[in-house]
Amino acid sequence: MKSARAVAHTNIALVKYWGKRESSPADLNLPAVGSLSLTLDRLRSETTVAPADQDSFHLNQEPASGEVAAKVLRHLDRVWQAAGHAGARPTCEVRSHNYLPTAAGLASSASGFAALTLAAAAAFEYDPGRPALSALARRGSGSAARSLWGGFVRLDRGVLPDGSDCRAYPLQPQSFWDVRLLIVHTEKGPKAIGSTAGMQRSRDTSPYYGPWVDTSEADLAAAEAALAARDLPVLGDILEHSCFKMHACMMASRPPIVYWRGATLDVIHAVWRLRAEGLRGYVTSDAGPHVKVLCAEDQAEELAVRLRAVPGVHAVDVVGPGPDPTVEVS
Ligand code: 2P0
Repeated sequence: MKSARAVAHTNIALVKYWGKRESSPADLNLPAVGSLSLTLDRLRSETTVAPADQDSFHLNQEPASGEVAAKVLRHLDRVWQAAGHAGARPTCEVRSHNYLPTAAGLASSASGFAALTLAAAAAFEYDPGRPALSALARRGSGSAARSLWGGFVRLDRGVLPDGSDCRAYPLQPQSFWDVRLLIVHTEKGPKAIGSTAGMQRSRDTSPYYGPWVDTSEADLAAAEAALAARDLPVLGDILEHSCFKMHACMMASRPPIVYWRGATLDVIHAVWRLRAEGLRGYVTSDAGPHVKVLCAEDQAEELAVRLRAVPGVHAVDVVGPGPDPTVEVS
């Protein structure tokens, strides 16, 4: 094997993924719905996979153990198996560094598993092309499948039981549309529940889960058309609808899944008030209390200043569309 280093950027879903379909084996990690995302500039994971005497995983220069390290090593096994090499996987040293906002609250699993998949595949001299690597990254984390490209990306739900058609593909490159995403960090409380367990609870108990799944394809088609037309108000309307529908589905689970805090709602209302004043921002939010706001480049700074003044807001990062991942082999 070789040594390889990959850099992949994180992404935020504009049309959301929430829920998994049954699969065998379960670790195929097949989403129940497709999703559409924007890959972000600057916010990234850099991961090196190199031969070593024993397996190890360092995250941000600290040795990691337990389930965190086990998930990474299981993913190396998947990549090795996919590569079809004879014999046991060589032992590896994995080092990963996340460049994500210091206030945290932004999941590293998307950029992390994308970078790990690319670095491991290159280290194992396996090059099936990015679409197949996207399907492999999905098995580490659903959102990671989308971080195999920069710009705007779609992950299809797929229909095949082996998940081979459940992979992402680029819709528009980084240079297509100079939008901004504001990441508005609000007060954090204890995390309601992890995404994987939360999705399962919603599927098993939320009366809104069926309608959520049934209506997502229409949102994807409409969002893709609005994106192609660079129509911010129409795309904004769809991304808010997808976000609120997902959170309604979560909240109607038993027990309820509520990721939002008071400040989350205060920011959402502030964005809507500012929109009435002509600052066109559109909100989305994931499995946490922070709010992300999509807006035009020429209104981003003013919106950021106004949102920093909302009580409960700790920081606002302004981020643009991000690039494709890169891989270096040595
Ligand atoms: C998304 N989220 O589309 C949605 C919106 C959270 C809310 O993808 O179980 O870490 O590893 O496949 O990808 C977060 O879930 O979940 C996520 P798994 P993942 O971005």
